[in-house]
Amino acid sequence: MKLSFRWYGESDPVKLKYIRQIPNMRSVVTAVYDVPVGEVWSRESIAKLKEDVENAGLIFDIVESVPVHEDIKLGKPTRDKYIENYQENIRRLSEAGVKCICYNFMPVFDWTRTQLDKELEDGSTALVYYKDQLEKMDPLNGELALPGWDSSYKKEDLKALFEDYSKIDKEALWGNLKYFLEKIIPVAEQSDIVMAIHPDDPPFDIFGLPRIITGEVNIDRFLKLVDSPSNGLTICTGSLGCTKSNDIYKMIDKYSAQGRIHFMHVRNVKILDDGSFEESAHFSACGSLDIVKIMEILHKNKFEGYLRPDHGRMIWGETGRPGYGLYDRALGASYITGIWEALGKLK
Ligand code: DNO
Repeated sequence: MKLSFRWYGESDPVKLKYIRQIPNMRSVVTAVYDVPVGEVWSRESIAKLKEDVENAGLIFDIVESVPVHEDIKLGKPTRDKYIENYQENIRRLSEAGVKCICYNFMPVFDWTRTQLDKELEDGSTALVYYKDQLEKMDPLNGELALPGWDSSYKKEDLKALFEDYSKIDKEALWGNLKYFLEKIIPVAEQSDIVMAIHPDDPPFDIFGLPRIITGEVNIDRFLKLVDSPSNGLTICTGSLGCTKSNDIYKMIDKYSAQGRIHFMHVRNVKILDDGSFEESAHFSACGSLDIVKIMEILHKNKFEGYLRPDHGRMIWGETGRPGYGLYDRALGASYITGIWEALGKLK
């Protein structure tokens, strides 16, 4: 496994030099944030990222995310232009040494939580998804924003997007995903890059918008859309594992044995009785997932892809980007490293 850590670029309060101090840290997971979704990333911005990461003694070889423009997901006539831009981004990232690109195909909103600062018993704060809170949320009132969402949408844009999505169903979304993959996977193959789709988070429809990368049956279907090793997965344990209907261990076993997992997001989540969930510390006993079992499966299948500790709580008085502080993610990284070392030695 290649241990990595997400970094949001120069404006990130978490500094690269601190990331470098986490034992066993290898790669920085980052992206170009200075161009609108769908546009081509400048070679200068890519080179600057690479330089910053390498100057800190880390490796720039994985990107999260190259976002997919809504016109591609909606299958609009303008999609071809955005797909060409996407192909160009793959080529440019490859020139800079990138080997893996993470992206998602969620309509309009990326990950969704109902509260970003829920105080847990120990005084730390975490991201939570409470069903009763969700029912009271109106994404169209323009006041709602989460760090995972594209903040450039104005109220009117959102309304138009919701209208566009009301005209397409899940089958159409599948068709649009296939169209996209058929155009980008060959470019990824030629560029020696593996694509790793992120599952929908949470893995069910939100605000009436369709979501399709949700569980085993659909992931099987996804992998067959273009049956190439370059068409692979990011397995996010907390996304797929936040509902009891997914057998996260079975999926990790199956897809890592198939060589289709290129990137692992490892975090724990506590599933509540009504289907709500709270993010928790990485340690297995803090949530509903058995992190040792997850690492054991990856170890058994000789996982060599990228892995990063995912969302951390806010602890020790840290403030910053919800889910993406330094301290708890660094604890998560060390916990994961410890498990991995033990698995290697105790066999
Ligand atoms: C949440 C992240 C996601 C992920 C995208 C990938 O914290 O895991 O926002 O980066 O879905 O495109």
